[in-house]
Amino acid sequence: MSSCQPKSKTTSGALTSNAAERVYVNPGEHDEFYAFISGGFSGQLSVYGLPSGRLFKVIPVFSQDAEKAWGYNEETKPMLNTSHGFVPWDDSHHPDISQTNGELDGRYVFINGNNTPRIAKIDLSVFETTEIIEIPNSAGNHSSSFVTENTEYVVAGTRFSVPVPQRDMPINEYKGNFKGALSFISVNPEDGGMDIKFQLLMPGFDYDLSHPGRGASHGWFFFTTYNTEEASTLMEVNASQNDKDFIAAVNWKKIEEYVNNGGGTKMPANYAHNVYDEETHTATSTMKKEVLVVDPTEVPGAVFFLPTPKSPHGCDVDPTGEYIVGNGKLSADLTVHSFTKMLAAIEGEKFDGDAYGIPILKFEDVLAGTVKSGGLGPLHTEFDGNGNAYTTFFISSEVVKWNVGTWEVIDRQPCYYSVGHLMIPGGNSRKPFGKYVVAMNKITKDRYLPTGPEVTQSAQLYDISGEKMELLLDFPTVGEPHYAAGIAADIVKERSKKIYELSKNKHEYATTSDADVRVERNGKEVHVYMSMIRSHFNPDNIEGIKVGDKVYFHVTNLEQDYDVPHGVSMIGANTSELLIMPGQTETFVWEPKQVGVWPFYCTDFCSALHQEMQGYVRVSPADSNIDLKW
Ligand code: RUQ
Repeated sequence: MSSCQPKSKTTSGALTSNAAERVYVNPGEHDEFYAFISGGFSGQLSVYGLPSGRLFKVIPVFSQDAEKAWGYNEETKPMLNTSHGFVPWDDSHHPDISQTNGELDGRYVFINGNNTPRIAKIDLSVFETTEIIEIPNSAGNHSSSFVTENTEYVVAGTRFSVPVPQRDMPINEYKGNFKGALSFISVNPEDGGMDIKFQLLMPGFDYDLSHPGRGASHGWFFFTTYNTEEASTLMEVNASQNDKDFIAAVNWKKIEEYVNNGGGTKMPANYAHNVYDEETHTATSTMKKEVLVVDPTEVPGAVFFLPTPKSPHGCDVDPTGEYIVGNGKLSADLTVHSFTKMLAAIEGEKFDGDAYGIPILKFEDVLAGTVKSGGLGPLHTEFDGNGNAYTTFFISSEVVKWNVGTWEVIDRQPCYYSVGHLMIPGGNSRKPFGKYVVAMNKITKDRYLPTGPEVTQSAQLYDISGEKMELLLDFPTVGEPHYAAGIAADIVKERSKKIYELSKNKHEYATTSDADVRVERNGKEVHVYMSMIRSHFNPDNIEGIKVGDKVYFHVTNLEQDYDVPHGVSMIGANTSELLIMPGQTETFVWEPKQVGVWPFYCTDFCSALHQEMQGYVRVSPADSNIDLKW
């Protein structure tokens, strides 16, 4: 390597040899992995390439995004509808990729909205959000949205327990009265459609994170809990009295069977189910009226508590499905439970009492081992598929590599700074691609050029193919990255769609030929059926619009070449800027307030004659009797 090659320098002064070369992707070449990184309070999901750390796309999920017109155009607004009305924001945390036989299949990414509980599905053939379901009886939808081995379910667990059903009651009567809903959302194997199959109404703890069983433990789901004291205020004196909280082990197969045989109770509930249809390019929002709830004591042998020290946060299951790792935030050691031992203890009915009728297993009976980490503030663990695990430590700001089975620490590397989640592509499946780990940091301070009081969020990429982890790259992220899901690029690349076929466009207001072009008035409502193709709008000049009209522009992009979008908006239109892909139709609304002749133009550079792609709308006084003309 020549001496002028840049090297990556860690703050501790250590150099990783040829780091630049190892993350560099030649111009025109593709990355090896996709990484889908959550945007936290931006409500989005960003798509990066690894190892380069290059950003390709920001997918709006629980947000409005002018770049994509998402949540602005009439077609996508219904996606952000909830039982609380239009909520164009959320806190997106944990993406997870769909699986078949425990391996990533690259069809969908699921992600949770924490604040107004929702689960979204992103279709990886189009890289767009195509479904959002609201979760009733839930609040702070945090132990979500992880999928079972064959994507039978995407699971959403409540962080806050709340009165179920919601009602007016004193907060200090929390204990015994609040409930924690764990929702099992079925995913239709044919079309991916989501539906809440059942909600398990658990005792009023806080359900923090969850992971599915896999392999041997397929059919089970595990949830970390804290505040098992059921304190109504979490000032430390109250909330962390118990030396141990629990990991809840849920045999969902058993509950599914119970429900399939008519078990459970239908209870009234209000929640939105929003679906984006690719053929009509239009979303519809439906309000659901009931949900099926199950009390865990109705199904004996389906739910157990595994004592786990000190407010466990991350709940991670290894690729074989045998080990369940609980990271106690207030503990230095990691607790690893054994699934085999758990089954044996259940078989032998060796219980240590119960909580609200749910048997508590004995800590020693289920313990597989303890990792003496030497770190502080453990949060999350991922696996490389080669018998190693990697755990983040928020307080001591590091990733620690340890052996699954001997529980020995193998290596530790500092993070800059205060790492939260980490991700190995496929790390939450039976078959991880154990080449890189991405650490997502909470604080960046001096790592980048300063940008005022608010500095960028950041991720770090480590090579984990050797015995020691090697820091290769820092890269900025969009929003606060909570978690990420990564997958080999080839699996997704071949699914990625190139074009919407114009002949299959079933949009109600599509204008697929010149014969359809027209402007129609219905009282004060005007509908413009417009098409666009390099390099003109049809119609381009419109007269007869009046102040006080509500003008709907339904615009169809007639192009059928890959990667030729057009855009359009009107002066003063505060509802939208459209980005219309070839073959697609989108709508924005314009309510002109002033008379005049107002130009519009294509907002997405499309050809050498892009600047010629324009038109005018003449707006007359409200009482004028000028006829529509185009
Ligand atoms: S959480 S670190 Cu949702 Cu652990 Cu972010």
